[in-house]
Amino acid sequence: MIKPVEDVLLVVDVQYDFMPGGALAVARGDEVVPVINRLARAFSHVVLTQDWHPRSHVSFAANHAGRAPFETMTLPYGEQVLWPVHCVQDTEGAALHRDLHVPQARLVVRKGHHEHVDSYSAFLEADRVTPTGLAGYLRDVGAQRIWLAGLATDYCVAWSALDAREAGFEVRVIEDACRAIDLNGSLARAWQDMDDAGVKRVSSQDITARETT
Ligand code: VGL
Ligand code: ZN
Repeated sequence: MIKPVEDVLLVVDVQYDFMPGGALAVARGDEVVPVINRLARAFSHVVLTQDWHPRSHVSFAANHAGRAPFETMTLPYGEQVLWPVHCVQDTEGAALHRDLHVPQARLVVRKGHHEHVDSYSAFLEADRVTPTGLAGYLRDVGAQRIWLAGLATDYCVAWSALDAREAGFEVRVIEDACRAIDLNGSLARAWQDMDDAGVKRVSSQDITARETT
């Protein structure tokens, strides 16, 4: 049973650049939209995230001479995948999908806004020390269980799920409400890491069936 205070749905990066045809397209990424719209009705508390980079962002291959998208590079905080230019602040590609209907969503967390640090996670930036403030917000409002949906399973969803566990929340990833990038085995690795951390894998039907009976 989804409770109004304890349970929070975190909808990750449902933005045009992650949709088919977008700058960093996730295969079948658009399919999550109706699934999320349906399952979100069970939640009174929803938080959205938005990948939100300056054009000069360190994660863009285009900002490193001679580097190509999907290569990796060592940065001061560790290994960074170099991505195509995506989700540039205030561009169409960074906008949330117009068919996402979650009117009760209260907070939009924008992440990846620091020029020199990426942030897959909605909780902690890639330097692993700079908080976004989301953990404090969720604690403040009495959240205990965080349910995740959105894009991409193996990057922003997985990193957010792991950090939510680290912050002491129960965590469930709604598998059919997510789609993956799957770069060099990243999806299998992400599920392994999430399993090891005690993140539970559920289906949207578990939620919607429970709510309608
Ligand atoms: C994401 C790669 C780069 C994501 C964001 O939303 O999963 N992936 N920026
Ligand atoms: Zn990004």
